[in-house]
Amino acid sequence: MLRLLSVNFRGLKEHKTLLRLKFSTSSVMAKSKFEYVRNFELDDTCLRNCYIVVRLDGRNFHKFSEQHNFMKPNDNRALGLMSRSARSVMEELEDITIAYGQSDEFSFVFRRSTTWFKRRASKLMTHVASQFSSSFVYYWKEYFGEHPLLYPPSFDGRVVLYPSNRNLRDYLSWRQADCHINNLYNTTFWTLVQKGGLTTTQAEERLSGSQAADKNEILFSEFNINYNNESPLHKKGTTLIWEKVNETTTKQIKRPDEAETEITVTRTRKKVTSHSCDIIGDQFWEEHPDILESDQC
Ligand code: DGT
Ligand code: MG
Ligand code: MG
Repeated sequence: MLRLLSVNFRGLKEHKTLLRLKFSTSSVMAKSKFEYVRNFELDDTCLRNCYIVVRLDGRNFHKFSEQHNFMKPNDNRALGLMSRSARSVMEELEDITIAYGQSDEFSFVFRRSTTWFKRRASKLMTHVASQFSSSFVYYWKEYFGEHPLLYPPSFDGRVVLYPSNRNLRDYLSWRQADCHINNLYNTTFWTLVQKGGLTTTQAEERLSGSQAADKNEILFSEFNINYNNESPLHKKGTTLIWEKVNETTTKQIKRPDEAETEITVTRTRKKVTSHSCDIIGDQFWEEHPDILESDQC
C-alpha cells in the first residue's frame, strides 16, 4: 500500500513537470538533464578582421569525369555547371564578395567584416558545400542535357583565414597560377595524344621534366597552336563578382481613352558577373575597388 502510494506520488510529480514543460514560456524554459552535452561543442568562430575563404573540391573527380565522359582536357559543360552552382552559392550567401574556380574546385571569399552565422567556420563551410552540391545536381540537365547524372557527386570543403589584402590576393593568385600550370600541361599532353598519336604513357614521358617554354614550343612548332590564343576560360579559370548592371524592360501601358503606349524602364541591379581574366596583376583590383576592404580595421 505504501509502495503504491509512493509510485502514484512520483507519477503525479512527473505529470506536473510535463505540464510545466508544456506551458512554460520561453523566458522560463525548463532545461532537461541532457542539456550539459551542449558544452561538448567546440567554438569555431573565425578570427575577426580576417577574410574567410571556403574552398570546395570535387571528391574523386578523376573517376567522376571519366564516368561522365568529360571532354579532355576541358569540358565546357562541366565548367559551366561549376560556375552556375557557384553563382547560386553567392546569391544565397550575399557576404561572399568574390569567388574563383577552376577544374573541380571553387573558392568563396567572405567579407572580412562578415557576421554571417556568427562567423562560425563549420556553419559557413557546410552552407557553402551543401548549396553548391545541391545546385550541381539541380542544374545538371541544363548543361549536360540527356547525358544522365550516374550518381550523386560530393565536394569537400575547408576554411582558411587571410588577415591582409596581400595574403588574400596571393591566395587567389596561387589558385590561378595552378590553373595555368595544369592547363598548359593538360593541353600539351592531350594534343600529343589526340593529334600526335602518342599513347598516354609516351606523352607523359615526353613531358617529364619539361618547362613551360618547352610545352609552348611543342604546341607551336609541332601543332601550330599558339597557347596564348587558347580559351581564356581554360587559361584563367572563372572569377565571379557582384556588379551593378543596368536592366531595361519594356511595358505596355493603357490608360482609359488613350491608345496603348510602350514605356521603357531602366533599373540598376546588383548581379553576379563572370570573368575569365587575370587576377594576379593589379588591373583587375583597380577596376573593382569594392572587393577588398581596408587593411586598417
Ligand atoms: P580528390 O579531390 O582528392 O577527391 O580527387 P580528384 O580525383 O577530384 O583530384 P583533383 O581534385 O586533384 O583533380 C581533379 C580531377 O578532375 C582531375 O582528375 C581532372 C578532372 N577534371 C576536372 N575538370 C575536368 C574537365 O573539364 N575535363 C576532364 N576531362 N577532367 C576534368
Ligand atoms: Mg577533386
Ligand atoms: Mg581539384
